[in-house]
Order: sequence, then structure tokens, then C-alpha cells
Amino acid sequence: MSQYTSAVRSSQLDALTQWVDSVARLTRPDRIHWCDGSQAEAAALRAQMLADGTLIELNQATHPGCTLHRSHPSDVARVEHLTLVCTRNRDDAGPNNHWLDPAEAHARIDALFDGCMRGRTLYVIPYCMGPLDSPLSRCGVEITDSPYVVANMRIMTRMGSAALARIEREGSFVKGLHSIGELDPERRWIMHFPEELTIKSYGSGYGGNALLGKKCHALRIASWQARQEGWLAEHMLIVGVEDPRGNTHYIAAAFPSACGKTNLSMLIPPEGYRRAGWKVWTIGDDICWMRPGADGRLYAINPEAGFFGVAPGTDHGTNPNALAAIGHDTIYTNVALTADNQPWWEGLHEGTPVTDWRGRPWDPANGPAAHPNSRFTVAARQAPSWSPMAEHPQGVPISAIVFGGRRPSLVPLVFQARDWAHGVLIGAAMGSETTAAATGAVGVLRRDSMAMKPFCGYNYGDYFAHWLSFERAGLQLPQIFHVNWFRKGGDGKFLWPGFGENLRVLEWIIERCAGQAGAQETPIGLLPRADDLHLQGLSLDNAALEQLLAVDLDGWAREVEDIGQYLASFGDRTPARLHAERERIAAAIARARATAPRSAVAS
Ligand code: SAT
Ligand code: MN
Repeated sequence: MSQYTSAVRSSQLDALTQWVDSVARLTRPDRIHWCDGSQAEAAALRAQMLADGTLIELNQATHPGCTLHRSHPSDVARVEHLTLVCTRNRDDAGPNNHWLDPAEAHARIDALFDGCMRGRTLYVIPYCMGPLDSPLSRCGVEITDSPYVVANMRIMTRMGSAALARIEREGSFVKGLHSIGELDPERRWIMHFPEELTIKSYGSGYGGNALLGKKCHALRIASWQARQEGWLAEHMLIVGVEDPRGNTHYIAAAFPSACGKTNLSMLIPPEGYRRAGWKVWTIGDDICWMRPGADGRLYAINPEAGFFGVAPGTDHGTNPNALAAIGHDTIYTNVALTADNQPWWEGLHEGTPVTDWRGRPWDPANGPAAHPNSRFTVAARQAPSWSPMAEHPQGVPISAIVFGGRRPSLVPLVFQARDWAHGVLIGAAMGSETTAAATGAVGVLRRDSMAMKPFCGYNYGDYFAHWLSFERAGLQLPQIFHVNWFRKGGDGKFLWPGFGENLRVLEWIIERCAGQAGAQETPIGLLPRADDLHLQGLSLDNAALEQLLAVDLDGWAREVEDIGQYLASFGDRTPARLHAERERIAAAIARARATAPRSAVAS
């Protein structure tokens, strides 16, 4: 037995060592450093980066342990057009992904990697996504020539010797090879080879392009593995809402990048709720892995150990938990600076910027002082709302799944799916205005199924089928909802105050899961009537509330038509069940339009 175990062990390490050797032969680094994740290692790297200008020390009196990194100005967001899923069969990647034949892809990117680490150190980062002792967790190894990536991975994952020990025990790991290359947008690719559990990323040092444990592994590769193994890897926050009786209800919620996942996961209850005893616990702000537990419920872990959050808009009013978390031991990327070297961004009500995110004297003519996609990297445990359950190896049971996007018109504040298949359709049909988290135009409405458009590692049609496959005997699935915090009135202003007040909507959701709160049936799903929501203490006029809870049948008829075309774009991979569900809704809308006096129901 022990002989067998040690044979397995050494062969795993052999596989890793051989891979590191082969990468070193290709990339020709001057040195190889195996990261152990220790404090001493982190301190040495920090000192080295401060000395060579990769990091700038912030005001240590106000922000102890905090540093700033300035990206190359052409390298400030994910690059979806350069992000590829390379499967043997093109249809397996699907029209939702950019694709290249794996052999050609390897050849193209290996040509860039050839000799690219000359004069640099190659860092080997063993990491674990999820608690080290959780059966739901998965390991990976990232090879990179960027010490900034090492420092971020140390915050965002369980990185170092303990992860290496698990890899040694367990066998498989995801291989991620990264080089910042020349930071040339013309020589930049983020490639995924799900059949080989491999990622290759060249030419970017930015977040989701370079911290390979995050979107590349925990979403694109993991979604592929999850489909094969019967679980879900999702772009969702996980939040625990504790009611005044002391019961905590866990909600997983999918929103596209930069749509408030971090804020919702750390929400501060409105005054009246706080007094009544409501509390909010953060499990995760970006990624959720969930699978059925022994009791048939879905159990979720946050595979990450830190937050890579959007800085602009983070303030005492919007997210005091995040602000408290990032007061120390935080890496800031592309924020502005005040005269006394404190970090600054638009929406922060304290301080005045004097230096912009590129290091230039601040001039409003140059645009915002902080880059709109500037970020903070901080250990999750630094958030006052951090839940001890986030370390639980079995994860937390999910009561509700919430989908949401930026929809300035049409989509009501909240509605509930009548069953799982309807919920899957609602998720698949999600749309949202684009944000600064990816390069390209901002504010353009696009379909973003389950907020996974940039992250689903395989054909969306197969992904919808995988979601539908959870509807089976023995499972007690969460209820599914859709929310829209971003509805605007005629004056262009948001109708709903958002932030902490979103708890009012979460309360309705929790009560619906317990079969308590009221709702009214509409063709698009179950909506609260105004008096089904607790709105005491909120100044919201009746007209706004009416708009937020109305179903515009003419608008929805067009929307459902558009959803039909979108689903058809995945050809015969789209499950017939999903088409049937859409047709059911279209028919319900048509019936209601035929009878409704003013083309609207629910007010
Ligand atoms: O750049 S990241 O992908 O890590 C952040 C995001 O876009 O959600
Ligand atoms: Mn994200």
C-alpha cells in the first residue's frame, strides 16, 4: 500500500517536474523559483518589485502593507477577442468562443514563448482553488515570469507548499503557462486547451489574462470539467443572509463583470434591517463551484481566497466592508494617487487625486483619474463580513440562484422562475450592457448567458443542456430568480437605490424559497406586488415602484423573439427543452396581450 502510494506520488511530481523542465527549455529563464507561499518569500518578492518599480509603496501610515501597480496602458482589461478555446472539434467550443485548432494554437503561442524568459525568473506557483481540505477543490500550477502575478496569486488562491502537497497526493492538476512577453497587444493570446487541462497566456500582465487560477482555470477549464463530472463552475458570488431568527440562507448570484457582485456579496443591511437582526456574510464575490450533496441540495464553495474587485465606486456608502478590507495589505492596480500617496478612484469621497493611473499629473482632460477597470487585490479574510463557512470543506447549501444584468429598460426589479427549466431559460436569456472589465465598447447590450459569455469553456448549447440535466429525481434544487438593479427612468437616473437596499429584494427571494412571501403570476414569471416587498424606510415614489414591477408585454414579446434567435444561434446543440420553454413563454405573452387592456400586467 505505502509502496503504491509513494509510486503514485513520485510519478505526479515527475509529471510536474518534467513539465517545468520542458517549459524552461522553451522559455530559457535565467532562474527557476518554486513558490512555497511563505511570508518570507512574499516579503522578498515585494522588496524586489519595489526596487525595480513594478510596485510603488503607498502611504504606510494610512495604508499599511499596500502597494500600487501600474499596468502597461494597453493592458488594462480582459481581451475577449484574443481569448481562445482550442478543442479538437470546433463545435465543442461553440459560437460563444473564439477557436483555433489545438495543434495550430500550440504552434503559434509556443513560437512566442520561445526564449521569452531570457534574463527573467521562471516562477512555479502550485495553487489550490478552494479550501485545501475540500473534496470540491481543484489544484493547478501556474508558471509565470511575472512576480506581480505571483503576489496576486498568493492572495487569490491557496498557493505554495500545501497546494503542492495536495497535487502530490491527488495526481491531476491544471497546467497554466504565462509570460508577460513584451506586453505587446499584437503579440498577445489567452489560449485554453480543455481536453489537455492546459492554459497558455502570453503578452498580458492583467487580472483575468494573467492570474490563471481565476477565469482561465476556475471558469473556462473548470466549466468543462464540471460538465464531465456532474457539477457547475459558475461566474457567481455567494452570499449568506442571516435572518433575525439566526437562520442563514445562502444565495449564489451571477452578474457580468463590473455589475456589483462584490458589493452584493458584502452588502450592509439598511438601518431597520440591522436593528431587527439581519446580517450578511460573504462567501465569495466572483466564482462559485457547486455540486449536489448527499441530501440532494446543491453545495457551493468559493474556489478563490481573495477579491480582485473593481475600485471605482467603492466607498463608505456603497461598500464599507470592501473599504475596510482594503485599508491594509492590498495590491492596487491602476488607481490614482493623492498628494500623500493614498490610493484614489472616482466615487471615493475622501481625498483628491494628483497623479492619474498612468502616473501623469492628474488632468481631467485626460479622462478619469483611476482607470474605470482599476482593481484591488485583497485577502478575503480581511473583509469584516467574511464568513467562517467559506472555509468549510463541504461548502454551503444554496437556497436560491439569482441571475442579473445591466438592463436600463424592460426587465423588472425581480421575478422568479416557475421551475428549474424556466430558470435555466432565464439564465440563458440574460442580457447586460458591456462594462470596462473587457476591452471594447462599453454600454452595449449583449446576451451574456449566466454571465458566462467570456468564461464558458465549451459550447453554450451543451452548457444549457448540462444545466437542464440537474432536473432529476432526488435533487432539491434552488429556486431561480432574475434581478435588475440597473433599471433607469425617463430622466436617465436609476429607479432603484441598489446597494444595501437590495436586501429588500433578497428578503423576498428568501421568503419565496420558504414558500412564504406573496407573488403574482405573469407570463414572464412570478413577480412581487408592491406590498409583497418590505419597503418601510425607503424613499421610493409610487411611479418608480410601478415601473420597477411592471411587465411591458409588447416589449417582452420583442425580447422573447430576440431570445429565440439567440438560442437558434447555437444550432442543434441548443436543447429542445429550452426552445419549448421559450415557446411556452411566448404563447403566454401572446395570450395576455390578446386580453390585456393596456399591454401591461402587474403594477
Ligand atoms: O479581469 S478579471 O477577469 O479577473 C475580472 C473580471 O473581469 O471579472
Ligand atoms: Mn468576474
